[in-house]
Amino acid sequence: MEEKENGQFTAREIFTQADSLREILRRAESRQRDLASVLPLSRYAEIVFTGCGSSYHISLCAARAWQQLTGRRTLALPSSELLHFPESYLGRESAPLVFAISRSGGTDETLLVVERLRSYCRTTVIAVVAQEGTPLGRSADAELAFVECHERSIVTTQAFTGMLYGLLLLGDSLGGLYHASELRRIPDLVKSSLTAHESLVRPMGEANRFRRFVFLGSGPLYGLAAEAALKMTEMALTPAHFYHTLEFRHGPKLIVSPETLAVILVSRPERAYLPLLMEEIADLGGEVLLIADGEVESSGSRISFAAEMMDDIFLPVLFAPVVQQLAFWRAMARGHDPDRPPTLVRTVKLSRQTAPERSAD
Ligand code: F1P
Repeated sequence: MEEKENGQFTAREIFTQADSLREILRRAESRQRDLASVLPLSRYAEIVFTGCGSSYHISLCAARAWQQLTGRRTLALPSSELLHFPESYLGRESAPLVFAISRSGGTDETLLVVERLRSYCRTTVIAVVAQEGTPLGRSADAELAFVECHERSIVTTQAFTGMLYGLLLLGDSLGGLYHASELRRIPDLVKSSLTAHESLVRPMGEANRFRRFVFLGSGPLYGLAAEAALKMTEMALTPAHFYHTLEFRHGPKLIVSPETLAVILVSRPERAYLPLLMEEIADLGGEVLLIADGEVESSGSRISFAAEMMDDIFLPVLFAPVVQQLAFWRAMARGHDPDRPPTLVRTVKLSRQTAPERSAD
């Protein structure tokens, strides 16, 4: 058996991810050429993004961005939801373009939903994976294999950032390349963030005083709030919650105590509400960490990127490494191995019976 330290793969995957982003940027044009058989986008009235876990969270972020970049109607759903309730989301006459996202390309529900949609409506599938030769890749009409962000650890980190970045580059390219210069800056911004923010993020992750984490984000940042909570749960086995930022005020804030760290992923339209929200969290004894593009007024902890007012739809890629770092240091401080969380090692294979063929199909 290979001898390894706790978190050795995850650390490498988090802290060197700027390199894989750079490579994804370099290969963006050639990737689009591989999709020639399923384009142009004008063939599709709607675009669906689907996946499980982190891949579903990529879907949430990508769908918000593609709606804006391409002007197409977009939907983001967990694979299981679309598998069992397709009629709640798509008409039988629809002909959607479906991005089926899975780092491993082998997750049960994502394979099953592709099969189900093919019998349900006229579906074109693009597999988005982080390795070659996967069952999902084989079942799709086209494939985006982001091998640059392939991972060895069980918990998804750089593959979240990388696959999402690849989808944003593609969306911008198909939408007319209006954001090319903003997108090109991302790898360098991530690289400097990973070192510049370590001295703040590491002690916050390691701090014994926090027992509960809350991640708040809206619009394109909601998917990242969900992903951040998943990282905290999977890697550090610590209770974590996520909400649309201002929804937190309407009941959920009552979970705040002096043992709570609330991480607010700041979007532009909600900046004006930050002082009120932060005051409410402070009144309950909680601490706040703000993650924002540009300066924000706050007496508490904050991480500011100098991305010069980058569009909100690109911020999840910029902020993702920070929340990954936070969960990583929390896991290490608590003696967990982020490469191999005990609860995730066993997988249960779903059988086809979970996706019954319906007589009306
Ligand atoms: C799906 C997934 C991961 C998550 C966890 C369990 O994997 O939910 O996103 O981090 O490890 O599996 P995949 O379909 O993206 O390979």
